[in-house]
Amino acid sequence: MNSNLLLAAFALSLVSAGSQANVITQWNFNSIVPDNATGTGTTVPNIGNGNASLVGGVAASFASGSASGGSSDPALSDNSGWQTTTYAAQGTGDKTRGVQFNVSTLGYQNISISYDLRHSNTSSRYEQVQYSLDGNSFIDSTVFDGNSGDTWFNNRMIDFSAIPGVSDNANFAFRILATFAPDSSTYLPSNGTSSYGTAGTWRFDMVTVTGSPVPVPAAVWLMGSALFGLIGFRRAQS
Ligand SMILES: [Ca+2]
Ligand SMILES: [Ca+2]
Repeated sequence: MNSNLLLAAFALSLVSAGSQANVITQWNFNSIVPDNATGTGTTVPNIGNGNASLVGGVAASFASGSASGGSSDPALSDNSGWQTTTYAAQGTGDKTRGVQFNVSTLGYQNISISYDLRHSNTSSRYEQVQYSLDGNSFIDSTVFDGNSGDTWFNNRMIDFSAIPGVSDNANFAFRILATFAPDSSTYLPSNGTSSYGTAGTWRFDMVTVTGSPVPVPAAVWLMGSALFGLIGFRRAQS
């Protein structure tokens, strides 16, 4: 292998090391010790660290993550979801009620989030996802459409890799909020034959933040030095 090929292989190895997606934090909402009761669960992450909280007076409990087709949670039993209710009255409180997740992305880049969400018949059809770089002010991202009631919408995903401030940020957070139908001032029900109501529920599961490790400059320098040393050695031998 000549030195150019060696350099190319070295560069390729750096690229592949930087593109591996790791789960930074995940919530499956299942009891840490399975108790065969989906009405009990936890908001402590099953992987990594983070904080799950409620926004705007929403109430929460735990309910089955397997009923109604189920979430993507691979748990064979005691699969819970985080059940939320008490959303805003019709025509009020656009993007003020839902859930929030705070996850430090320190040491990671190419951040993505994903989640599963069951819409009840009378829940808000539209989900506004927002993100924050400082943990306080939130910026609108994707709006998802949950156009069916009593239905799980799995693997909702947003790729934040094009937003540099999301990477390597101790204050990263995101929210998923009930929002009016586009270009209107009313909520639509998820089931088109139902009426939107404050008692409608959204049930979350498998809330996941992924990223790839930020390359460590010292390690890169050491690898590069070792490689150039090897090239020099091979040239000296030939
Ligand atoms: Ca349980
Ligand atoms: Ca679950």
